[in-house]
Amino acid sequence: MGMRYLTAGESHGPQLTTILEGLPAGMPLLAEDINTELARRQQGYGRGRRMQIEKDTVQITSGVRHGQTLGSPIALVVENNDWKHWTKIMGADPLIEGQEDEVKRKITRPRPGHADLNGAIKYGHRDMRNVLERSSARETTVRVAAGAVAKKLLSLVGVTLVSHVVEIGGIKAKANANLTIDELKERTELSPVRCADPEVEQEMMDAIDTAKKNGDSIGGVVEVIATGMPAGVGSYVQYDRKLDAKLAAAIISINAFKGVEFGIGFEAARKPGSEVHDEIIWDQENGYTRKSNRLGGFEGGMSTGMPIVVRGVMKPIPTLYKPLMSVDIDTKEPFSASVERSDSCAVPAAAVVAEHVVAWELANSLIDQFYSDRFETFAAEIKRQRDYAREF
Ligand code: EPS
Repeated sequence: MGMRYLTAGESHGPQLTTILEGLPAGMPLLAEDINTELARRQQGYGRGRRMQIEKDTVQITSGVRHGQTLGSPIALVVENNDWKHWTKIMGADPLIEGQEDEVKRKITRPRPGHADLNGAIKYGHRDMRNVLERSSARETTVRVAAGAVAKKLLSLVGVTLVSHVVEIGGIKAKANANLTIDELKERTELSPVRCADPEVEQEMMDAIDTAKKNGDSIGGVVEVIATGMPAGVGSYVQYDRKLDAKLAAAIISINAFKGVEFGIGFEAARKPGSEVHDEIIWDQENGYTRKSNRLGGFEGGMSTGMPIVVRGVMKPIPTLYKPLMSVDIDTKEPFSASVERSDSCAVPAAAVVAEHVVAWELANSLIDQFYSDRFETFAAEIKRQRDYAREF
């Protein structure tokens, strides 16, 4: 049946919650495994003041005992420190008559590009705070928490992930095909913009500064690489079993993501087949591999065993300190869109989010294909698949 998870929580509500189901029992898991990833998501040049208020840490409230998963649902909670400033505005209790005025921060001027207007129309909210609180990218905190559990599972079966920023505001990092995964990881973790190319790092930060100064925002492109996936995970037999399609949906589901590509991606449209497909080779040690990896680790909706390379495009954040024009839904008059505290660029953080949503899909695909209620036998089954594929 695979794994599933749900998230709950508003940006300025008391907490964010996620419940994960379908993980085998007996997998080692520590709060620290999750906290390390939450801290990575909070970093990145271009963030606003909110990140100074929060210090995201997880409480594991179900499904783990003495450092091991139990096979039961895993519940993870991250408290919002900012909640203490919002208890009246965001509280669950009904308003006391006469105190309605205390409901400050009502929003009636939707931001172009945000969920505000469509969400308000859909759910009938005259106060668009009811939309933005949930559509806020604050929710990615618990998506990272869920992904961190998946990443732990993957690390225990030999799958490694790295994410990095390849473009911000039109400034592109040079390709770093000659870096090993470990070198890429090391450089990225040291970079304030999570970019492995030190030559463009400063330019990216300058672009963020300029956007901020101008009351504007900028987007970019992030890349996730996953090595060690066995070949033949996913399937070609049905549209909804294609693993690359699941990854694409996961990437697009991240707030503000508008595009996705694998390997050479859109370049494939401009090249002949001989320069797109990857020639197949075999040797005793590695089994079947490819001479190149232009298809980014997928053929026919299945993993090839080559590194999975997936990129996502993040549009600039729609909250602009120099807002675009909009309409006040109370008066129908033209007005500047509402201004909320926000980040001028969240692309570095989004790289970490992308890494974790990819981790979830990859872990889920392995669970789907090699499921056992016990982690030990699940891991042994994956090893057996690798040995089988090598000799096939
Ligand atoms: C966000 C707006 C900002 C960001 C937030 C995403 O929050 P606030 O309105 O509290 O300043 O900081 O990101 C996070 C809180 C986070 O944890 O990433 C938005 O509107 O999407």
